[in-house]
Amino acid sequence: MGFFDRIKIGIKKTSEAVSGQLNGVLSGFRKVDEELLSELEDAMIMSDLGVSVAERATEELRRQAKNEKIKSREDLTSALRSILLSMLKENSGLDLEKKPAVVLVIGVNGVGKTTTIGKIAEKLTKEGKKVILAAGDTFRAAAADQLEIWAKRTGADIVRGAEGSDSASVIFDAISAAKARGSDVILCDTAGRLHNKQNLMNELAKIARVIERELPDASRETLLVLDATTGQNALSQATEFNKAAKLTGLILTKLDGTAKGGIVLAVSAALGVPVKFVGVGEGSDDLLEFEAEGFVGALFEISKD
Ligand SMILES: Nc1nc2c(ncn2[C@@H]2O[C@H](COP(=O)(O)OP(=O)(O)O)[C@@H](O)[C@H]2O)c(=O)[nH]1
Ligand SMILES: [Mg+2]
Repeated sequence: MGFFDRIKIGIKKTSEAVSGQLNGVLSGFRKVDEELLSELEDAMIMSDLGVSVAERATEELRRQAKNEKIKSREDLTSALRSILLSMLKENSGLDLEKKPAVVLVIGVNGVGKTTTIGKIAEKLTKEGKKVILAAGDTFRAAAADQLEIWAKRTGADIVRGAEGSDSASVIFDAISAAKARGSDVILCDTAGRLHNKQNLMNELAKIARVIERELPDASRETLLVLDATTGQNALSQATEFNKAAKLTGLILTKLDGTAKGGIVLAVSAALGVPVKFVGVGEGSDDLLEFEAEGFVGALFEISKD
């Protein structure tokens, strides 16, 4: 199954919510006027697309309506579709070219970092890549144990430190191991919570310095994982982490269990950072490489019926 068919199932609840909202507004469509635009804007906000996306989309619809480009309900839906699509950055996949490539995975506790690393390890090892997992979440011993299970399952190597040891030093050790073994990719897990937020942000900065110093020429990704079920809360987390780290990509998890998947658009548009993967389940195969056009298409899929 391709991306479109899988995401259609994965975001079914979201798609029903979005189309429910939109159909409510559009069912009596006669023309585009201020009343309709304002109801549409509210419907988009209720769909977790976020205030900023809703405002920008409404403004663009108003402009297009003035130029008499929108005459029917179908015109309106298709205009909205392309406007939303234009707000998403193209996903060109992970940059793993210069080896050993480092993929740093960050985000608060419980969003799905470790699971997502396991799923990425599964994909990469299947492609024949030599992968090392760095158990950088040293805050809880269970975190490294959880990663160890993924290492066994995928055949990836793992480097771990003692509980409470320095996360940056574990990642340093993983980099040394990768250099020695000629690995292709280092997937770095990190803690989602330290004693306070400043500690966490300092730790991330320290990790970034170690990677920069040890592998100045290697490809590097910094991926922020967000739990889509938390809706607008994911947006505020994204804003915080975006200040502390130079993000290259976003991963939205747990889209399978929520009607709040509109947050994918809200976050990506707000940060101007591409969504690289979305999680649609707990299985090793339930991580999809994000495709903007398929996602927006799936969002509108139900409203066609
Ligand atoms: N339904 C669903 N559950 C997920 C997904 N991604 C992760 N999870 C679950 O979320 C929980 C927390 O994941 P974990 O990787 O430990 O989060 P971490 O604290 O950020 O490392 C686990 O029970 C995962 O199985 C997803 O895409 N869909
Ligand atoms: Mg974890």
